[in-house]
Amino acid sequence: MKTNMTAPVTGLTMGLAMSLTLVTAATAFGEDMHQHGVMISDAWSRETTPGARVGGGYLTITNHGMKDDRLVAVAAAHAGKVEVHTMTMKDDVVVMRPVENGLTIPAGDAVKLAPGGEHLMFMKLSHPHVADEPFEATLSFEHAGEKVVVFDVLSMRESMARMVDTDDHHDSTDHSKEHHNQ
Ligand SMILES: [Cu+2]
Repeated sequence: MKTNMTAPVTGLTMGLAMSLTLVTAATAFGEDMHQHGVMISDAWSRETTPGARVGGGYLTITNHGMKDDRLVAVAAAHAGKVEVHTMTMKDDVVVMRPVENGLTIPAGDAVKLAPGGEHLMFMKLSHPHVADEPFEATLSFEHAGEKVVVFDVLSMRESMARMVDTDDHHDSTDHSKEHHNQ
């Protein structure tokens, strides 16, 4: 009799404990979203040239949070590998290098990935980037977690026009000299 009485009480206690846990988790998640709010805007790429196995990705990442965040990984179904690259000039040649330890997005700041500077590099493409065929990529942030981002794909012509429009710190990059450390 005593055991029969205990069982429902235990069950109730466990149920209560579980719902309390859920409430706590939901609250923490809400605060998390607020504190580490990372917003992605203006994600685009350009069509790849025939036979190219790599394509760039450009976007603006804004950190509305109080803490710095880091873009630690990027994945896309059509790319065997995605890296965050920096671009520097070395002996008159543009050298791209993967960013080590992730790309920092300072609190209250925005980082713009654009042609001529930091960019995403979609590598080992199984499918080219085709104009007007957007593709998805998943960006993983240290604090903000995973974000699925849709990249618009522009034609060469559109992307040229856009670079002229939006470029603030771009010094005419000769893309024929781009070198990839793959
Ligand atoms: Cu690159």
